[in-house]
Amino acid sequence: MKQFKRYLTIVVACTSMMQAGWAQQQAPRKALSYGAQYTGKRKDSAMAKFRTNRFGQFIHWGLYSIPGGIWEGKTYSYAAEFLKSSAHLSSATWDSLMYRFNPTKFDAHAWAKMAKQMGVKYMTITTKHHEGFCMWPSQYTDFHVGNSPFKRDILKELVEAYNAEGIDVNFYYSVLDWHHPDWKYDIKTAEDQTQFLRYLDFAYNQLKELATRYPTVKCFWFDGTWDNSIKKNGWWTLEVEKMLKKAIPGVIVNSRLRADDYGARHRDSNGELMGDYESGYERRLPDPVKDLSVTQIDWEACMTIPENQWGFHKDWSLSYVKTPQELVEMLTLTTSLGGNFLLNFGPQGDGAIRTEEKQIAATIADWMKVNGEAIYGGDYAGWKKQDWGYFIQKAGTNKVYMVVFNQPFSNIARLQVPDKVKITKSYLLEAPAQSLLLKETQKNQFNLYLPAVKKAGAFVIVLETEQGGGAGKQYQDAKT
Ligand code: FHN
Repeated sequence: MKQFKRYLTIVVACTSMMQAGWAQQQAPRKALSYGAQYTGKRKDSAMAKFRTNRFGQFIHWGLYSIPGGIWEGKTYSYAAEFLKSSAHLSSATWDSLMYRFNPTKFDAHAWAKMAKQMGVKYMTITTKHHEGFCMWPSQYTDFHVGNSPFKRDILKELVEAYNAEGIDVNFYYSVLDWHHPDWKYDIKTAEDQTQFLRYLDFAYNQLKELATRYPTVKCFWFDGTWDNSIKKNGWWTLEVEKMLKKAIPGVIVNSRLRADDYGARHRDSNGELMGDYESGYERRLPDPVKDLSVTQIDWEACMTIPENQWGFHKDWSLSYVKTPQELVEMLTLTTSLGGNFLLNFGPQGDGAIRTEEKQIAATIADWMKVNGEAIYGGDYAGWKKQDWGYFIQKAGTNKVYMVVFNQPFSNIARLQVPDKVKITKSYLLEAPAQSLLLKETQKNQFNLYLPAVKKAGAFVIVLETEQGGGAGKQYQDAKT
């Protein structure tokens, strides 16, 4: 009897778990007016170009770049672009920095040349960060570069210089605006909403102004949309997206803009991605083994060089500073999972790029010059992740790249090949004439013998493949 009761208990437990799981899977979809407008990846050429670019330069530059994290001799370790709040400064004090903004060392062409050599294919510039200062002469506010001693239209100079180098330009825009009197963090009353609507009109007009003044912009990168005031106005976020896509056909919008009918962000209340790509990976990357779902969407990770400084901070000794090798591995990991990598630079208040950033850019440039072929147009290969590094599939070709970061002591890189795939050639990207020995060890598994001389840094091996391969010999499965 006891046996039967135990069996019954198990059956009841399994049934209720299945019912719960079934119920969850079948949760009725919510009818949404401001949810995802489409599902799946965009298939148009503009999105394909964004995807192929893979490597971008983020630039955070504004009034916060002048003090660089230090105020009246005191150093504040938090993100430099937050110094106004870290040092508890009044808006009047902070906004007066506009009269000190005169970056005489700013040279858009020099910035663009450095970016070109580093190998980026796009650049995302802060048009307006949370402080509300506009890097273009906006007609909707006096708080802009035209009213600073510098006067010049920084966005115009950057767009022209980067486009001239063949680099796409994207615009970062903070909806959160500490300067504007009608900004609200939350909406509690009808008066709050009336006031906030004035801010939403202002921001809508500024975004339309940006799309009209700079029509070559390829993407709008929204930020500062996490407050309840925006979550309660999801309708506006969809209006903005529609306006931008009408103003510039093909323009791309990241997932940080939208809020749906229930205030859900990035993914709507039915779990569908809003915007054209996921931009929630900030200073973190997906796990290349556990987070493979990310390969089903377009996504981008943005990354600081110090632990958490987007704007220029005078003192980089306050936190760990990533090495160029670590940043190259982050770029590679991101590409291997079908994502874009957006590496941040924080120019100084005088317009110069700090020495450390120039050195890092130069080291990355050296690596990209030899190995960039594995990054541009690279995508998820679907091969089993190995300890030595990452597989990258070159979309539309028969090439799979092995980017080796951890050269095994045995000098043998093991690889497991998907069924029906045959490797016809294997060689170093930098020395294509030098074929590498590949030995089949068991069904779909191979040893690849790496160059005897240990390489100084990460290197790339090209595997040329064809369909219809698979294990030549018959292998006996173990009887256990
Ligand atoms: O608060 C901002 C921060 O300053 C920076 O702009 C980053 C970049 O993605 N976004 C916000 C923090 O998540």
